[in-house]
Amino acid sequence: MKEQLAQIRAAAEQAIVKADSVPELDTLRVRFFGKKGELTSVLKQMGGLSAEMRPVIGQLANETREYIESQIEIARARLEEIALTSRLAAEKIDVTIPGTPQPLGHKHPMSIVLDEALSIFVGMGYKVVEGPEVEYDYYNFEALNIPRDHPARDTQDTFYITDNVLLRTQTSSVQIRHMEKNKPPIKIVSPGRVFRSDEIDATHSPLFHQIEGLVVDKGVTMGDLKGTLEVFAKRLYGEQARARFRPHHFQFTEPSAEMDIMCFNCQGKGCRLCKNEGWIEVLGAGLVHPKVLEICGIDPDVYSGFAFGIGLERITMRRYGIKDIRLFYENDLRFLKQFQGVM
Ligand code: 2NL
Repeated sequence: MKEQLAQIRAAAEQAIVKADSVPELDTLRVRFFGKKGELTSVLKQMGGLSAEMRPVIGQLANETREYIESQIEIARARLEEIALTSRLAAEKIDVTIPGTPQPLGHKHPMSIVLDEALSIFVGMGYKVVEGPEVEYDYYNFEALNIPRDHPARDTQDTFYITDNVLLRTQTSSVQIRHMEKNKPPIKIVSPGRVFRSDEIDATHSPLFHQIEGLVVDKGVTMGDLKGTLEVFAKRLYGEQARARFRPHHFQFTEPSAEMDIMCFNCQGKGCRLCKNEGWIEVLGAGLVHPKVLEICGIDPDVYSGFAFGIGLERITMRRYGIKDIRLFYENDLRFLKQFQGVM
């Protein structure tokens, strides 16, 4: 039996050295220590030994068992170490490799001018108010003193959805809604998309953007309107900018005016840019028509107000010398990238 134990020990030593994975070691454990294992079967034969030999062989068998077990544990530690080292090598990350550059976007030219215009008005104490693009005929026309048979309502000019639902043609509708719900003093600007069924050309688009403004309080005059819009023009175009007001007509204001700025290209002398006029139109404005105030529940004998409408495309084109409105909507990077870094 001594001989048998020595053979088992030698066989185990060899098999353990050959094993190259942890599951293989588990198989060896079964081979030697399992129910039908090689060492187990030796132990089973111990019943036939003499009383003197039994403790000797028992001791030897125990030593063999402990030896094989310790060899398996050493091999396990070695194999786990090897597995870990190769995993670490395979999963190595070089944190010093430069990253993939992510192209950074920038503001659209109209957003640059919009943000600037809004911050000028916010600086004067205006609140920014927005509203729906799909609007009732009432808020877009009726409440603005534009009756049913007025030419502005022509289906040629306006996108109708039903008889009394349409795409707003101006953001005045937002200001009407605001006057319905708020008492003067009112001081708001309403930026947003507006829609008119125009043919597309260099200066027209069926979708464009407006910034409208409205001030309603006691004693508001044409002088307040002129002062406000002159300051706006100087802040937007620079201190040298000159503004003038010409009489005009809108259904919703009385009196009404258009504001021009002196052509920055020719200083008012007349050139190609201003079509020889020396002045360039930038916005429409006027004192809110008493009928409009009344419709919104504001007493025109107590309160007065001024309102204005600015075309965002138009002032952006003036600002950067852009000659075709279609460039704003085509998303051609050769155009857009020219405004990278412009603020
Ligand atoms: C333009 C210029 C304008 C207004 C818009 C307005 C708004 C209310 C009451 C009265 Cl709630 N007026 N907005 C006033 C004058 C001009 O826009 O060229 N529009 C066709």
